[in-house]
Amino acid sequence: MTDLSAVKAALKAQEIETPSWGYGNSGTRFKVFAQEGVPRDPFEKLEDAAQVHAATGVAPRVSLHIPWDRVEDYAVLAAFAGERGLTLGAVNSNTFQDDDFRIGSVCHPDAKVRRKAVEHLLECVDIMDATGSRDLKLWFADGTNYPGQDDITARQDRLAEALAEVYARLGDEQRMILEYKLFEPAFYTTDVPDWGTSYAHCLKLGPKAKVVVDTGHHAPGTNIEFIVAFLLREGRLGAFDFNSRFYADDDLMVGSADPFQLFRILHEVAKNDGFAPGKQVAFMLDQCHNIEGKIPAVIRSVMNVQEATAKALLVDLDALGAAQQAGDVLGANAVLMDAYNTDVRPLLAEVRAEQGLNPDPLAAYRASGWQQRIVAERVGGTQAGWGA
Ligand code: RM4
Ligand code: MN
Repeated sequence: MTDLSAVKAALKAQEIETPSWGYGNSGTRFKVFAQEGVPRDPFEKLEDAAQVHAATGVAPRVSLHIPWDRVEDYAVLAAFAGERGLTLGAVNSNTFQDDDFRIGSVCHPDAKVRRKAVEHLLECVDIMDATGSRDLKLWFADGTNYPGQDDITARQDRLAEALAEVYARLGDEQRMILEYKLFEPAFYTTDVPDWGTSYAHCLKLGPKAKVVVDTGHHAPGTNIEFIVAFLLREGRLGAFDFNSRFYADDDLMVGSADPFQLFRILHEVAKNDGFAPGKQVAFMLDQCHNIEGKIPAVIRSVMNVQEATAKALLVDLDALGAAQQAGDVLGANAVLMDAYNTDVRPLLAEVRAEQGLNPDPLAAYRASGWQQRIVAERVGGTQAGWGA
């Protein structure tokens, strides 16, 4: 039997980090549709993130993206967040939008370009010092498009050298979290294409380097929960970038395409104690809301993670272990499916009510009047976004 009060306590303690870029305009390479009321600067993004936290109670941190969230004084930004009950989370570097990075950043054949990329990463650590952020999140668009274009091994050497320099700059409480992605924008080789490459570099760097699993960055059919279990066992799972995909890196709302996969992933987290604060696994969203309302979409995403978490926490691990030990294939599978098929919405409504929240976060947001306010007030200026 699962201890319901422990499940509730775990749900109340959960923290989901939302991405600053999720509040801005985004789109595909075909079109970016602007929406009314969208933030014009990082401060307004934090105001929106505060609405998500107010409605859900479990979204107290916001990831930044540099240079998209560049401000004059990062301590001021951190204080602004603090006044709204938020803290600043991972600092995401950007080595994919500068013209100099056409054929690579830290893996570029030209040492001058590599220097520029490393300087940017070091600047991100300076920003972390000012914001109090723990994590430097690295995703490299580096790779090649054509066979023979560059030396695969030399690119790994350049990558290792850059990572080592940045790693050496980290403070005692800071971490480097290294994200992998199968392909895109590079279409032939990618320099950090999979968890194994990220893990191998992290092992060489040291204990402050961990792997980021972005759920949208795998080949179709990849067993992501296996990767999660493996990395947790090795103490190298640093963070999740949650989102959903139907085809490639679609960045749709987490839990929308395949809620069962999200449950299986979070079951491995629960089973391997990954929700314990001491494990320092960051649960982040990395999504873009191209056609739907942004703040409600982030709220819905947070709720989807909560629902999958609740189901994962409801798995009767004693019964599961007993069935596994007995070689009871169908029995073990049934224990898992019983938890997955539980409607956890009443449980989460109860948890929210106990926290003094509206049991329905989306209704709470609608009732807050925030959307009407930002549509009326955020007029003029330049909206934040990719502007593709
Ligand atoms: C990348 C990657 C990073 C995110 C950017 C916006 O595809 O997933 O995590 O920072 O997108
Ligand atoms: Mn990501």
